[in-house]
Amino acid sequence: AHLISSLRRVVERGELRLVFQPQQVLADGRIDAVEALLRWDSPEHGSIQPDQFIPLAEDCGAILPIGEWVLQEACRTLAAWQRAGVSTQLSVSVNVSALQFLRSDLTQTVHAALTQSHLPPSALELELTESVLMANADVATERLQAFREMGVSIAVDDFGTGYSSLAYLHRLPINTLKIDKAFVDGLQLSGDSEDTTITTTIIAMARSLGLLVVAEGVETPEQLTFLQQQHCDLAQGYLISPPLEADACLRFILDVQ
Ligand code: G
Ligand code: G
Ligand code: MN
Ligand code: NA
Repeated sequence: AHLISSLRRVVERGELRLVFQPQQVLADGRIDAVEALLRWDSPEHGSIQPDQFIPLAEDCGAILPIGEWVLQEACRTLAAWQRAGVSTQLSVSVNVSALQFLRSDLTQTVHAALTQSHLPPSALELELTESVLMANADVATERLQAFREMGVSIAVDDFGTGYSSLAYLHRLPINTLKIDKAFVDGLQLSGDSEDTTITTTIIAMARSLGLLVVAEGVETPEQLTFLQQQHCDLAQGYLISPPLEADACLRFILDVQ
C-alpha cells in the first residue's frame, strides 16, 4: 500500500513506538528529563525515520491521531516509571508539529493524556520548533499562554535556526531553549569558532530571560566541557545516551538516580 494510506492506520494497527533520550543536568549529573522520539515499524515499508514520515503525516492530517497517541504513550510510560521508583521530578518532553499546535483542541488532548495517567502538568514539556512559533506569532502567543496557565512547560526546539527576535522571545510564555545540534557540532574548547560564539550568546540570552537551556546532539567530551564552563543547564546527545527503548531508559535513569 501507499505510505500515506499506511500512515492513516498506524495507530489502530499498533505500529508506533516511542524511544526516550535522557537529558542530563550538567551541574550534578542527574537525569531530569527525557525526550520522547517516535518510531514507526511498518510491516509493509520497514522501519521509517520520523524525518521521512512526519512531514507526510502533517500533509495528510494523520499527525493528529499520531500526535495524540504520542502524548498518551509518553504519559503512560512516565507514570509506569514513577511506579518503578523514578523520581517525580523527572519530566518527559514531547515534540509537537505545526498542525497539532495550531489546532485549538491541543490543550484538551494534553489535559486528557495527563489525567488518564494521573500525572501533574509539570511532568510534561511540549517542544515546538522556533520556525513554527515564528510563522504563527499571534496564534502561538495565545496557545502558549493556555499551556502556561495549565502548568505545562514549553521548549523551543532547534533554537538558533529560525531568526527569533529577542523582543518576540521575551513576550512568549516559554520555559526552555534547545540549542540546535548544528551549533553544538562546531563547539571548540579554544573558543574561536562562529558556533562557539553563537552557543555562548544563546546561553547568555536564555539566562537573561530566565529560561533553561538544553544543548542538543552532544557527542564529545570537549563539547560537554565547553557547555559546563558556560553554565549550560542540560545536555542531550549520544555522549550521554542515544534514544533508548522504555525499559532500557528506565534502567539508565535508575542507575544514575
Ligand atoms: O528521533 P530522530 O532523531 O530521528 O527525530 C527526527 C525528527 O523527528 C526530529 O526533528 C524530531 O523532532 C522529530 N520527531 C520525533 N518524534 C516526533 C514526534 O513524536 N512528533 C513530532 N511532531 N516530531 C517528532
Ligand atoms: O529535532 P529534534 O531535536 O526533536 O530531534 C532530535 C533528533 O536528534 C533525533 O532524531 C535524535 O535521534 C537525534 N539525536 C539525538 N542526539 C544526537 C546526537 O548526539 N547526534 C546525532 N547525530 N543525532 C542525535
Ligand atoms: Mn525535539
Ligand atoms: Na532539535
